[in-house]
Amino acid sequence: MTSIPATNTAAEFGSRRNTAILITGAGGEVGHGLISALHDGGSRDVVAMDIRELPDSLRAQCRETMVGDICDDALLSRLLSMYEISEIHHLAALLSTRSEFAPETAHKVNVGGTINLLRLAAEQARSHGRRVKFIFPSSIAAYGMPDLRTKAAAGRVREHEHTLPTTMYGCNKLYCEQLGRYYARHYRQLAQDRMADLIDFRSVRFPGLISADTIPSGGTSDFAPEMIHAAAEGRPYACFVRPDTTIPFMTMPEAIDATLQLAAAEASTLTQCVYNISSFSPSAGDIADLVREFFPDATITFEPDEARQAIVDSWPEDVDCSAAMNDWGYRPQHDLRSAFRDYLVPQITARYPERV
Ligand code: AKB
Repeated sequence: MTSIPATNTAAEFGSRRNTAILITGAGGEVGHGLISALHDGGSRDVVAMDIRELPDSLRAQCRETMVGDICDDALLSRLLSMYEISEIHHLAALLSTRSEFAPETAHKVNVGGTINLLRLAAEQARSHGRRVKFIFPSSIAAYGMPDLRTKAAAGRVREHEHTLPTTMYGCNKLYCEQLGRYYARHYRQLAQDRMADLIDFRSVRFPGLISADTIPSGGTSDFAPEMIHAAAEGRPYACFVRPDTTIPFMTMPEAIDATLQLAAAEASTLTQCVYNISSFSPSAGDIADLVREFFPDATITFEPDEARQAIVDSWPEDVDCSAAMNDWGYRPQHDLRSAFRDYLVPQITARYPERV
């Protein structure tokens, strides 16, 4: 086994390549926030990829944008030849609701895409001689509670507990966490020419995310952001889960900050590859009550969809974030009320100004 050489071998490619931070799935909710945060923080190296053209506002904040599929080997080879990638934020995925309509496609995109990116990261590290940081957003969907009694008794779950997911998306996320750990620590462990330490894999398990700027699609935690955006727009909303349904959430800016904080953490402080994070754990009824308080005209009804309800019931009511807090200083910035008061309501009302 050889260690990664300290010298830069870009000369193999005949010319110097530009350095880059690669973001896949850049057009999604997290991608929007991450690109802006990196740009505002002074990064001018972002290469953003998505299957659809990005809006001009995002394109302006990137060094380059590419329209393409993470399952397309030729595109990834082109990236390898063009850039020295130091960091990958692999956001592209089919979310939990969408994945249940096309589980095999979900597997292809969520797992096949991730393994392609992990291989790209390893090849990049070999070619430029430095470890590539691989930041992977996982999800509370990696958990699977067998029934509501177990969910109530479990309370805050730790990363290794109750990991028997019931959705294709959850299975994909859990497996990709394991793939990341394998690529970081054991990749090609029997090969004579093995190079160790090619990838620095770091993952957060996101709870449901609530953004004031974007509306999610294809997820099963979407009931919370949908309820809030509908109220701000003056539309009635029929919530697809029962009022007592409880899962963890956080605001999008907190999710972006946490991602960047984990990416910046000293490797020596990290004791595990995968970390829970979350800020508050309200029931759907708690969220509806606050929506009505801030938007008194809101019309919210509860019309549970049995199948989607079962998915949300399989997710824990809260997660234990102590590893993230101890290892890299994660701290929630909001409780539910302050999330509404200080972030969601001011920004959402600015987004739908005709309603105020
Ligand atoms: C989804 O609902 O699929 C996502 C998630 C919980 O990861 N928001």
